Amino acid sequence: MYFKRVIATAIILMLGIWFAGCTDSAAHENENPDVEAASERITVGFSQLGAESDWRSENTESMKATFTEENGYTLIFEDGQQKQANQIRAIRMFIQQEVDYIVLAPVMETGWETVLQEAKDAGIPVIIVDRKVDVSDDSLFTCWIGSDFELEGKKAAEWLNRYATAKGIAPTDIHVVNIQGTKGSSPQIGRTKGLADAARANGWDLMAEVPGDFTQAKGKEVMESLLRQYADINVVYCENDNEAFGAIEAIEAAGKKVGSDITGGEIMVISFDGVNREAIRYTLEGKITCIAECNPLHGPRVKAMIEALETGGTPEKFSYVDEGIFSADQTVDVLNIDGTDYEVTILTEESMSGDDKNR
Ligand code: GZL
Repeated sequence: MYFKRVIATAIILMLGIWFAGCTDSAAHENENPDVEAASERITVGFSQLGAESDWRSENTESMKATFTEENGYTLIFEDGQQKQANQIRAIRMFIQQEVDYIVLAPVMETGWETVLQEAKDAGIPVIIVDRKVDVSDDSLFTCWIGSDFELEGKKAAEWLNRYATAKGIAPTDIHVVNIQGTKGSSPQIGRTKGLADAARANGWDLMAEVPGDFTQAKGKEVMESLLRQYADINVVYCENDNEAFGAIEAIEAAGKKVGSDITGGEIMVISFDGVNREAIRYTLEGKITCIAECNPLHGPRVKAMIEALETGGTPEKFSYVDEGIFSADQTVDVLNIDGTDYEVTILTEESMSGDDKNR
């Protein structure tokens, strides 16, 4: 009897092993090809800071057009709505999802140490794009790609200096207000410094610096307030085009004229970005006198960094993009800053014939 039980048990055991094998191979035969393909793609978690400006929209579009499934990527996109807490939450979600790379466009420079340490502990490389993070340990991020914002500010300020000199406008007759970007962001810090240093060196009257948060609505609101406070403003330095659009609305609503004829009573508007047709149109019409370019097309640059990392390469820790300066006014054709010449691109109607982005 015992012998029979042993035989029966052995048969049941062999049947069980055979059945498990069948289901396993069936499972493999039925594996969804999409699941398989997805597992071969590189997953990128992108925490974008918001959608506050035309520049940001172009930057988002560049990233989405680059990290496609056709290009071998799965992109998880999170819009932080200009709140750091939302971006931190997104990064923690990416960590839980065990993405291959985290890309962060930080709304401001400070407050990232803890969450970047969590990403480092999880072994997920972090690429910073556009604005910088201020951390004591640079190993908390793999690399950064963006603009030299202080150089952008220096270019805009030097353009004004050369213009005023050429027109015989005394430095003390320059009465400038600064509508700043998001307080504590790299572009606000750099562009504000560029103007403040030039105002001090040239003897300009820098009357006010007020955050405009890079939005058109805030730019208009701040300009309305400044016009109520100061009667002699003749230069408005806007730290992005959307603020400039809002400031121009306010200036014209107050019955004043924007333009480069400062001595004739016009108010000169200087701006940053130049990413689309609207900004170029304003410049051709002389409503914006000068734009220091800020290039948003970082998608391909971030992809090149990831491809280098994938093949064991080491991208530069900090990569700066080359940028120009545009005007429709022909008074200034070249700038010299810290020993380097920067040619001013003089815009014409042909400038509008290109694609939306002026580059
Ligand atoms: C600059 C970018 C700035 C743009 C603004 O690289 O961070 O933020 O100048 C945008 O238009 O809102």
